[in-house]
Amino acid sequence: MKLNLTQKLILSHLVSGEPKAGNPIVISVDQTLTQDSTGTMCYLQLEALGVDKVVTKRSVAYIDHNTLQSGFENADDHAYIQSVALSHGVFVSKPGNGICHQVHLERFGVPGYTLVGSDSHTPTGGGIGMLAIGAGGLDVALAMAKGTLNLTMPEVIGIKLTGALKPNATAKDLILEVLRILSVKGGVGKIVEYFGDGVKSLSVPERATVTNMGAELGATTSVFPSDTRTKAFLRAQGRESDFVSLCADSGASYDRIIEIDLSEIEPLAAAPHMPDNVVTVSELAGKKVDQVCIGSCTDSSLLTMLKVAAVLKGKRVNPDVSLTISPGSKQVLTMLSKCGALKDILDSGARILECACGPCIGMGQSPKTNAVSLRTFNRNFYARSGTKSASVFLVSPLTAAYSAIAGVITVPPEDAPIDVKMPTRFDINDNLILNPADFTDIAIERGPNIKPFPIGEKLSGSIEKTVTIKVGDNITTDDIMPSNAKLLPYRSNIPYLSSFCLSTVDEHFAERTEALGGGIIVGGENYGQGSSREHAALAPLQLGIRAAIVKSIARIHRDNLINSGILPLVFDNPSDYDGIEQGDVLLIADPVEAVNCGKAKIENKTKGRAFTASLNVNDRQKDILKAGGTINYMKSASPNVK
Ligand code: MIC
Ligand code: SF4
Repeated sequence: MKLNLTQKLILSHLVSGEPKAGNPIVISVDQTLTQDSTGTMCYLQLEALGVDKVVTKRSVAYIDHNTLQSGFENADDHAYIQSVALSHGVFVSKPGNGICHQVHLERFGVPGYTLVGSDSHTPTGGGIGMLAIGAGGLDVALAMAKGTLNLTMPEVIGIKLTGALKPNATAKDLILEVLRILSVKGGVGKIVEYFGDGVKSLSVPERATVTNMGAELGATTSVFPSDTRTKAFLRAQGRESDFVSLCADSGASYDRIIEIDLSEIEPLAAAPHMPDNVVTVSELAGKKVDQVCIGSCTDSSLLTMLKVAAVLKGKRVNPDVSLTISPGSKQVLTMLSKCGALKDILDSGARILECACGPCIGMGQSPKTNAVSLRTFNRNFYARSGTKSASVFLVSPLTAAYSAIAGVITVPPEDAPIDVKMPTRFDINDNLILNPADFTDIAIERGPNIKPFPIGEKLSGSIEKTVTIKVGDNITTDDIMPSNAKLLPYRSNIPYLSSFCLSTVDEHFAERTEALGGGIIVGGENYGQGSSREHAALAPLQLGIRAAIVKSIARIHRDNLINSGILPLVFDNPSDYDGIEQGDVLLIADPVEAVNCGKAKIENKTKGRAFTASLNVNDRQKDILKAGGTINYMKSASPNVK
């Protein structure tokens, strides 16, 4: 049988289950990654599971999201992560070393390996031929503890690439084109696999830009073959021995094939406030720009930065524009400084920020009121920048750099004189990476900001709760649990965070839900898209939310709700959504029975009518929901779990 690359990667890691789309499967996990904003919760849960040492081939804890240290909370979290990780056999990448996905690609990613990360952009590893999947912190803790991941076998979309990008288009424009075709929910339940002649025209960092932002499709992951360009990248990283050649069998089939001729791709932009709100840059040309931010895990490689430096060289950033540049890693910054490109960047008037997530997660650089901000990032969700009135456009680094000079949105010239080559040797200095083998007798440090997290209760009796909020389509986890410079320091303090739950939609939601002793959330399509933060499930749990009844739901958020013991129900008839109002009281008379048969009969006591909603859960997930979440489930499965 001819196999596509996804099937090969899954079959080589299959522990149990039949890998047919929609089936529950278990795969073995070679590597894991965590970052600080999800890491604290993940390691608290690893500790709660009673695990002494991780069983993976390599697990790495990155500190890259909140490096501001505006108060002791942040420093406490870092100290906790470093000590708990090292004591459990996990490598630590210290603040300043770079963004998790960029550093992992450079220093740890191995073609053909599986990687599970507590960050939705973990699929970046697909750029080097990994099966790299984002998950909630608890699922990553389980992957570290047991070396496995439970998954629903996705369908595989094949994207056949031909030709090569024009000089003024980049990998960012390619993934924006894919988002234009598929939308932010087009990838749910799917893996996106790239193949065809055009693949060889893209370097590993370019492929990684595409797989990274494949998260915005809602896809389980995206993957590229591992070929001579992968080998060259690994050789330049001093890791040629990690190379294996991987690709689909010729004639392999896919559930759907999309063909893209790279040479036809124009510079594109995602207009506010959704990554799939794609327009051509020429449609926006001439619009005044206030801020330009270049960086983030999707576009901060050396290649990206060299292109930006080449555009900025000898030019001056427009006086009305604030241009910030965050190189993706210490390696990138070091190499920019060695080759003189950093001087070109600085001479132009750009501001260099730390090698970290920074403005991408609202850690500083919130634009001014009503600003137009161009960002090379992957998400432009409403309010994510920290300024609700700002219009954030996602663009390529070339569009960003040319626009920063002009002060207005500018289409990069077709003959952009940019000829940037991958280095044959990267500068390798891993002194900000701590190897657990070098540390013994580590005391785990827990500062006062680290508070116990809520745990659900065994399902019993009935659920009769008020709909304390009704939201529309595409509600993101940035809406459910906002993240910014004020809130990120509290990622290990769920009680505090919960008072900001859904505050971008309704500032009084938390207060109202708590006053009513809990509630039910009603939502539209693609509820919970975006980040992997399990805080978007733990905060509602803290407030007493028992169920989310929605038209459709994003994969990671759904898993996080199940892990927390909150019922993720999907309307059988989407029009029932219209018949519910905030304040209605809903009754699920027998939730245990609902879980057992995967369908809930729900009575709207206020409106005097009834409807049904489905759970679409497998047997393991049923047991988890009945136990009141994964921690309870694990404890009942192995009572010596602490
Ligand atoms: C994001 O890009 O939204 C984040 C911050 O990296 C999140 C993780 C988090 O919320 O901590 C993600 O993508 O999973
Ligand atoms: Fe960090 Fe932004 Fe990437 Fe999330 S998307 S990991 S916040 S750089």
